[in-house]
Amino acid sequence: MSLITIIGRGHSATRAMSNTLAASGVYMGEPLNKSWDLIPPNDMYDACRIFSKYVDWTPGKSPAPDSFDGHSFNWSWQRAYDCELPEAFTKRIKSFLHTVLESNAEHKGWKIPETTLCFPWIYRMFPDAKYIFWIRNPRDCVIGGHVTDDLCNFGIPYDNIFSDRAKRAVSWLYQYKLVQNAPRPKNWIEVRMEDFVLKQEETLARLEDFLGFKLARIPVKPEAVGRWIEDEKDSTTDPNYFPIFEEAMREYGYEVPTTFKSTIHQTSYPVNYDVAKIPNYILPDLLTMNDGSTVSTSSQWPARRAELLDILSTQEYGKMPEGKADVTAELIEAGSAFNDKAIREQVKLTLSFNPGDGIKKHSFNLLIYRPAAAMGKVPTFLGLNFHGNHTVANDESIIINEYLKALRFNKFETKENKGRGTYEHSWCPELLIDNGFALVTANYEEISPDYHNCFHKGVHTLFQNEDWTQNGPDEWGAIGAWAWGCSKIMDYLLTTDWAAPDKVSIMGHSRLGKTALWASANDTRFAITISIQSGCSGASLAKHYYGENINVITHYFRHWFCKNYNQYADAEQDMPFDQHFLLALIAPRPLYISSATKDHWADQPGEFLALRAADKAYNLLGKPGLATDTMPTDENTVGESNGYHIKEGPHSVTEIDWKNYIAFAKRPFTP
Ligand code: GTR
Repeated sequence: MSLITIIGRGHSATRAMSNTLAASGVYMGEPLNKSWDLIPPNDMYDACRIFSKYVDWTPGKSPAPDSFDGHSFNWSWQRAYDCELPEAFTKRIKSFLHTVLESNAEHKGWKIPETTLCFPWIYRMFPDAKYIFWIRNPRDCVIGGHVTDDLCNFGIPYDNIFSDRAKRAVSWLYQYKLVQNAPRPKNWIEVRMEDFVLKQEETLARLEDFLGFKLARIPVKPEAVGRWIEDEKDSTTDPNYFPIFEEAMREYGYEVPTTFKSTIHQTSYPVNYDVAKIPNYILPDLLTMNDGSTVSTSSQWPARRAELLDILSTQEYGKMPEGKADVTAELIEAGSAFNDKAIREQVKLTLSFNPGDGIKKHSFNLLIYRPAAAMGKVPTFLGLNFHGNHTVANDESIIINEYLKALRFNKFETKENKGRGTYEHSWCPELLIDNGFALVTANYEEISPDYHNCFHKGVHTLFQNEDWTQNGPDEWGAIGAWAWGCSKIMDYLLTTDWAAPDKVSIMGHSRLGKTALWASANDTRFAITISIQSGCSGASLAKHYYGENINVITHYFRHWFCKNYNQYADAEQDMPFDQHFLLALIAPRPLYISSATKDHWADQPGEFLALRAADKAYNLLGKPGLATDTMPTDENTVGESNGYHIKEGPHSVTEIDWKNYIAFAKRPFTP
């Protein structure tokens, strides 16, 4: 009696082997689909996701000889080798395989390509099984789609990558490395699909020798070999060769090309930059309740506000956690800065929550500059930074975070201090101090890392016990996590003796501008909200179809949102909401949106129009809002109780922007 399985990436034509086994009298379980896969696959998929929790991935730079340079292929499976097999895993595999395991057939087996994703544990469960490792030229593998193309679906972390084929290439590489790295089963044979097709007799003889019984000869299709050749000639298709294949291709005896189509940055996702092609659109009305009734007084607003919040929570960013986490603060360092004009404090915030099986904790670090000469409590700008606290000011005392250094070491290069102060021009801390404001910042990736399947690190871990993938359609994504982190910082600020509780402005750039808006939509303690070039899924209208769109953003940055958001890709005009809902949630509090002339990706007019559309809510609540239809053409602020400017230049934050934010923040704070 023997148990046989086939290991090999999806779209490798493993069906040829499965078909051969079935035709040779091997019981392959039931039911089978037309690829001779044992189905339903769900238990196997879940088992793969459990395995993935034991996969570590270090973001950062892997030496890659092409445009993958800067992406990381540093996976480690050590924890999966060292641990006990989780019962949840074995249970699912047994359930998936129950027809096979219960069968008395002399020879039995199964095939489903996902077996490869948890192969080291399959081997531990079935050490005596016979493993057929099926290989196909990766250039042919990436031409067609497969459910394992996006490793993210199986909980495996990797960098954001633009094109579908590049995703497939990474998935191929992951599975190659996983197999290479794992202990070799004692019964193991490697078979190239091309040999099976072109040298069937010779290959079957090897297999018969390995399996110990006669195999059937199924019809084979020679045209299935080398499909990439025609594809390579087609100028409309993306590349099928990626230099990250080189090592494996040499090892498996495939020819490594010297010339090939290049660039993974080519994207097949369309982006519109033609104003004439923006469709006529109708924005869902802010003041019409879901049941069709009209909101006409401010007392009716809370009910409508709750509906707006619910739509964005369930359809776009995911729901915020319901439990309240405790916040404790530890002063790590304090000193003076900017010629004694400021007090610097570095505070470690620890968030604790008990999801039911014990307290979970997560910590991150705040950098604070506050005016030394202040009499009484001061107004504060709170904003998350992209590159680490030490990049916010050229101040030797700022502690470089080790976790972050490991997470994004490519940003730090070799020198310990590299990066210190490199974003001071974007933060202007001294300008803030001179104007009587405090600056509070934290690195966003200390709150929750920014890559697919990042939820096993960061604040998600406080609430999700076992399951660190986003399963539910409305589970919060990374923007939700960063926004929630801002609220926890606010909790802390309210405990200090220096931050004026009613004068905390939240600001953010780009994805962190989206974050600032979502944070303020949820947490009305933020007095002023400033969004800088936040663009798609931030301040700009999705229906104003220009620049980045939902299809693109949900491909590159799916982990920012809840799963439901994916359904609006290429369906902007059917959406029952738009980003003016987000802005309206901030009403009646002052809101400032700013754009940059060269930042078409963020759709500047779309940002202006969304702010204007939010006026309906502001007006209802007695505020004029933006109160103009004329989009300005320079950096001068327009607007009444809200503000807007467009500065000359690219996607960036500079002193010109800050001067406007400071002036805007001073307005409501000065009696
Ligand atoms: C871009 C993304 C934008 C914006 C930006 C950023 O690549 O497409 O939505 O958020 O990143 O955060 O820098």
